[in-house]
Amino acid sequence: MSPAHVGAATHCPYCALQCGMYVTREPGAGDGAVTVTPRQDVPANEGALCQKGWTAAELLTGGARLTTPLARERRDGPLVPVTWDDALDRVAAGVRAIQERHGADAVAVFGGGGLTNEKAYQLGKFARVALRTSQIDYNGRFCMSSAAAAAGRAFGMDRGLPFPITDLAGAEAVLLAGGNVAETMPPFMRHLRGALIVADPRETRTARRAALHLRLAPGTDLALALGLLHIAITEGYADEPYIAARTTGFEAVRASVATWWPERAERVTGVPVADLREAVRLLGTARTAVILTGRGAEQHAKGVDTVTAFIDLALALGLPGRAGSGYGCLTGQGNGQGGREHGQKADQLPGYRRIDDQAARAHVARVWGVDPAELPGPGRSAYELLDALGTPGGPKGLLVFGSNPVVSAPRSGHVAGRLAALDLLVVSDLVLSETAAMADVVLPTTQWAEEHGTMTNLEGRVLLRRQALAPPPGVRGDLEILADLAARLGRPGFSGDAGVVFDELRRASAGGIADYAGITYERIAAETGVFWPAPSEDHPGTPRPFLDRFPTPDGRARFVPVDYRPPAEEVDDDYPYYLTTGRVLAQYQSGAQTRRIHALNDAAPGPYAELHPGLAARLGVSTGDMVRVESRRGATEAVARVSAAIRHDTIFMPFHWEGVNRLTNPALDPVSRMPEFKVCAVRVRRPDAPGGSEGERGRRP
Ligand SMILES: Nc1nc2c(c(=O)[nH]1)N[C@H]1C(S)=C(S)[C@@H](COP(=O)(O)OP(=O)(O)OC[C@H]3O[C@@H](n4cnc5c(=O)[nH]c(N)nc54)[C@H](O)[C@@H]3O)O[C@H]1N2
Ligand SMILES: Nc1nc2c(c(=O)[nH]1)N[C@H]1C(S)=C(S)[C@@H](COP(=O)(O)OP(=O)(O)OC[C@H]3O[C@@H](n4cnc5c(=O)[nH]c(N)nc54)[C@H](O)[C@@H]3O)O[C@H]1N2
Ligand code: SF4
Ligand SMILES: [Mo]
Repeated sequence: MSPAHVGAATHCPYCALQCGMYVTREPGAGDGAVTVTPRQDVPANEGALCQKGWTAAELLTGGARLTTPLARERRDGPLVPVTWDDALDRVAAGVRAIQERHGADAVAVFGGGGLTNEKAYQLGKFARVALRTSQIDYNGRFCMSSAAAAAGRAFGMDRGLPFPITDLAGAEAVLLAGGNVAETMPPFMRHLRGALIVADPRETRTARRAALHLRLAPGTDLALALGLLHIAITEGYADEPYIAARTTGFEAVRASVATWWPERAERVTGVPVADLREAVRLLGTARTAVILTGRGAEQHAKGVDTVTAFIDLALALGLPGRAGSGYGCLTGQGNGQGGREHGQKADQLPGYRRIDDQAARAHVARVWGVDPAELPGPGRSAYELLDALGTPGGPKGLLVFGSNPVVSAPRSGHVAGRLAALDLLVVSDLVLSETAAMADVVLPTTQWAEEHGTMTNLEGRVLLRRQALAPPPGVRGDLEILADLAARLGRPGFSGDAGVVFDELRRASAGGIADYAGITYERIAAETGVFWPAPSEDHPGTPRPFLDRFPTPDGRARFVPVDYRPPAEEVDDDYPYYLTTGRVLAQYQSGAQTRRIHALNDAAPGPYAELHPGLAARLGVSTGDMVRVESRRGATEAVARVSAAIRHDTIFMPFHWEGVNRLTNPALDPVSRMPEFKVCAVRVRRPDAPGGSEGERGRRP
């Protein structure tokens, strides 16, 4: 901590950049005076913060947060304040009643990538040991799962950036496929110094900073990557010595892209051949280059194959495992990396172990003091879990920690219906989110600056979240909540203390892919973070895990041949436009936190639909008019924003407000079970225009 600051050195509550900040309560000042100032010692932000970081303290002291448990007497009655004992007794009794009638799997858990490592770990253990349910998954399934699956398959390890973020500054060329970091993690931009190539259907703030913008049609990144790979190989940019020494499977990939002529890639993606060639030239002639994917390329029913194709391209160019070069994905949530390592995923045990691996089960069961045979097997993925709620074979009770699926899940109207069909919905949150507002029991919990714990940022660097303030009376930490509930369910052995839980996590992760055994709070504080794997306290941590070998059985990275397929839902005469979705700078995710912060709400006050001037003219709308957007799953209204920055056939809507996801398509990737958030077919009209009008049925673009 710098001597100029008396506050605790901690990290931002929001995204995976985990910018370092001091949080200070002014001495002698009232409750309202909490200030945030940036830390200079954290490489990810080097003293910079975005508007969300600067304003983060407002939710600590404002009236928007929950400070007492709430419950309702009847399903259709109002939520009223209750005591903690009453609230926790209701949850325990509800869980027991459901499980006695319907079995252990009738109670499910939904977690979040914003939870600390300690919470994510404890939540996974709580599900398997206290509830004995297989039914647990989390919102990271909607976020990182495609990139994680592809990286695991190719490299034997999924660590978002397998190098420190500061290495990016040395990359002479960077291809960013489907990321808008100028809005989603603004301080990230300072690390991009080389020629930037951005693939995005929109001319975003990031694309405006690029040397080359590939304005592809939504859902066609796989064709883009195959076309780039074809050019790289035919024009002599493949790094044959690297391919021979460090990879397997290249010949099959070479054969599979033979028919992806540049003209074919142009036809599918809409990106001119000259731009495809220029992109390959920039990447292929640079001494150091990095390929990055964001949600734009990943959140598709073919997200895993798309990321695989970008990894194949990176391998062909000889990038992964070379200093200053590589492939990485932009992890999104504050603990999006750590949150996918320690067991809140349906098929996973701590340390990035598989729940169907007998040795992993034996190891973790020993740490948990249970019989391995007691541990359930894999459960349903996030959307499949939400879709099954309240159905005959599905869960009847759900506990949500750290997600707001009523806003953020695909086909959210349907998901809200499934939540309403539950016998018991319990939500732990800081605010009365749209999901919490539907709950039978709401548990008010502590937030970032009020608690200790660890967060693993997009680099795989384990950081310390330090407590700066005492939580308001009436609020309890998630760890304590889980420990109290476990005790009520007859399962002691859960601690409410983050340090105790972290030590257990270290033991549970020991020997796994994400090995935290050698990481301690003291070390993190002394070293400004430790990169996993760090198997022992004298191990230096692993900033660049792929330098010498890949963590696959033979030490080589694997090329995997993949082929193109179109979006799950194509445009047609009835739904003639593509809808894509994403983020704006001033709002975070479902908006549960940021919509309650004044400056952010002023900056981004409500949902909008960005559409091309040609489309706007056909509909007869201008910026500021309302439009109604409809898909086969639902409809919503938003303010029109007419802009030549978007393709003529595409509409963009940020998903931070309830309604947008009523439209999106829950078609799932066969491997990652990622929903197709980034492309579906819609029609659009003025709300006052009759349905089926010319505007709605506008010709196919
Ligand atoms: N302000 C803000 N910052 C955030 C968040 C937030 O909610 N708000 N959330 C955090 C989280 S959890 C995440 S996951 C990250 C996400 O970070 P990003 O991936 O940067 O965010 P998105 O806006 O979802 O998508 C990026 C871009 O993909 C483009 N896109 C849409 N469809 C396609 C397509 O088919 N192909 C390609 N190539 N591009 C497409 C969109 O136009 C958009 O500009 O941001 C993190 N940071
Ligand atoms: N259409 C569309 N939909 C999308 C996406 C998209 O690009 N387009 N992106 C997807 C992605 S990448 C993501 S990550 C998801 C995110 O969507 P959500 O999972 O809904 O994420 P948040 O809005 O961050 O929800 C976190 C909730 O937990 C609360 N919370 C914060 N910290 C804690 C804590 O420590 N404990 C507890 N108990 N609660 C806490 C917050 O107040 C908030 O209500 O949305 C997905 N949905
Ligand atoms: S970029 Fe992310 S971590 Fe940094 S201040 Fe903004 S929201 Fe917080
Ligand atoms: Mo995300």
